[in-house]
Amino acid sequence: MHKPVVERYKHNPILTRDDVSYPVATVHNAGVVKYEGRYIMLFRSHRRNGRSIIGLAQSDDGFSFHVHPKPFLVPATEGVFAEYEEFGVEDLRICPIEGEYLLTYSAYSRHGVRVALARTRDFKQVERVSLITQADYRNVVIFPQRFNGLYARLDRPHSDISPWSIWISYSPDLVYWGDAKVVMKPVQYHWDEMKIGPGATPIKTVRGWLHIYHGVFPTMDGSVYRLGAALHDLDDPSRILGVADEWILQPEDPWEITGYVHNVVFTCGAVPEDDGTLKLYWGGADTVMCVGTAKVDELVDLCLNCSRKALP
Ligand code: M1P
Repeated sequence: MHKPVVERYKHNPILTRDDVSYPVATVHNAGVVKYEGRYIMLFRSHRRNGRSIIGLAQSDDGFSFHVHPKPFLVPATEGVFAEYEEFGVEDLRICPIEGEYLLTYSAYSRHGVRVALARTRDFKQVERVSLITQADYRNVVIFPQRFNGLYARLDRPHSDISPWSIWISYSPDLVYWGDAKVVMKPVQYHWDEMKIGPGATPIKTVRGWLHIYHGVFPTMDGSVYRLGAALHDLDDPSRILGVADEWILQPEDPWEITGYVHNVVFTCGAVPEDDGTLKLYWGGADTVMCVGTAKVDELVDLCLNCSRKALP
């Protein structure tokens, strides 16, 4: 059999609602980062009212996680964030940059979905910084390096007249973002033809920034969420050097095929290791957390040598 690009951990799923001491219906779509030699996972959980919060789990080896007894981030109860987080906080990404960790997450409210940005230095104290999009955006990942002094992010606005695509924009201060431009679009009658969205915080490699994203294909039995890989130029991340033509992961295990939302693998985090591999984390069927490993060089090769157009 053809060797998979992403090798699933044999004890998946690595985290479920049974590992959480407060009442939740799901554990999924987690940002993960290494902090002081340990892995920190900030995962999304549906409460039993259908609205989401963010929990924290820690691990020594990146596979076996222990959940903190209290949620890490719940909807704000005061200030401007309270109005926009009323319906929940979801799908958090972690960007390590300049000694701090930027947290971007979807903020749901009666006004729609926006993306909020917060920061932490120790995963104990969290400071909310700004709501960095208007309504109808999701999936913001920030590059862990500035470019010409500016922060850079990928995001995914909703659109009725074009398939939902990945955009880039820049900011001097994490509050005001601009110079936006589309960098990658779905390909017609391809595994990601319906919509795509930024996934894990991009990983720096010698050949470019490796970005693992999600793509969606519509079927008569609902949408299928898969993961793909793209490589951005090291100095100008708005330039895509290649996008792997084939998906790198699709729902196959029973807990990816059946759950809160069927047929979903969805990533918010990947951790590069010193041995040239990465650990890729994904939510299975919006219900559980899974992990797998992949060789960074192999993913980069797929982007450069078996590629499709970024902007078809
Ligand atoms: O249910 C699958 C996913 O649907 C949404 O993803 P997207 O941003 O691509 O539309 C999100 O609600 C995500 O959390 C969820 O996993």
